[in-house]
Amino acid sequence: MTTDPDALKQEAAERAAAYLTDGMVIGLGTGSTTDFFLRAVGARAQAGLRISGVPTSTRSEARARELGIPVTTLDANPRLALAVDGADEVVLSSFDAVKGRGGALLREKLVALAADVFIIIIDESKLAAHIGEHGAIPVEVVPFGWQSTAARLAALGGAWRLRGAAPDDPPGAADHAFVTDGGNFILDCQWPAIPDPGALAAAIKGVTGVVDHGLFIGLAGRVIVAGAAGVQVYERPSPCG
Ligand code: A5P
Repeated sequence: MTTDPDALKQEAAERAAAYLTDGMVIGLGTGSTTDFFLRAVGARAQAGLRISGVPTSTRSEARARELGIPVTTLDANPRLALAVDGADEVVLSSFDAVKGRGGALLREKLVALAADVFIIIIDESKLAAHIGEHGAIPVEVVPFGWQSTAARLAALGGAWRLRGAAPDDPPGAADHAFVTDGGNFILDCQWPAIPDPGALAAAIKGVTGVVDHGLFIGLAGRVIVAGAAGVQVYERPSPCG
């Protein structure tokens, strides 16, 4: 039993690695928890497991190559046996999650959607009673006209902040903006309350200029949570009961 955050991340990651089987093509997430998963996959690959992965960021791709994991693309493998990724928040009662505080939400969502099973690995600090409890919802927007996109998000009730903007930047300046792997900006949007995450997800997606957002609704099939009391695996109940 441990409460060390890195040890917990590693425990969750190693439990996820137990689902790997020979010949799988898998999605490789992004973030510090997923880094432990990449290490586990790399070790299995070095030990002879035939496996390849679609990375969800340039960062993960570099790390996968460093660890000896064969890298492939979603175009070559439009269907993945599973994808494993961290999350910023997970609500266990709904399996809804927030992702993208590390900036890779678009590729993460594309890979999660392509997977037969999307597995989220977290330590228990990521558990939330409701979506938005631990922070803002990342929204990826195209740089062209980003301020008018931001204004339309504000009309949905979201107070936005351009990721990367320095405190002394003039209003509307994007000189220090964080740029995603897709060449876009991220607006971190805070809603006072999110009673219906699915409805908010659809509304954000409907804003012209928005590429995607960090609300992962209905995507996770399994959530692995490492906590002081051990590792718990939660399976999404099948819709047929
Ligand atoms: C990256 O864009 C994110 O979605 C990460 O998966 C998420 O931020 C979790 O990262 P950590 O495992 O580092 O907390």
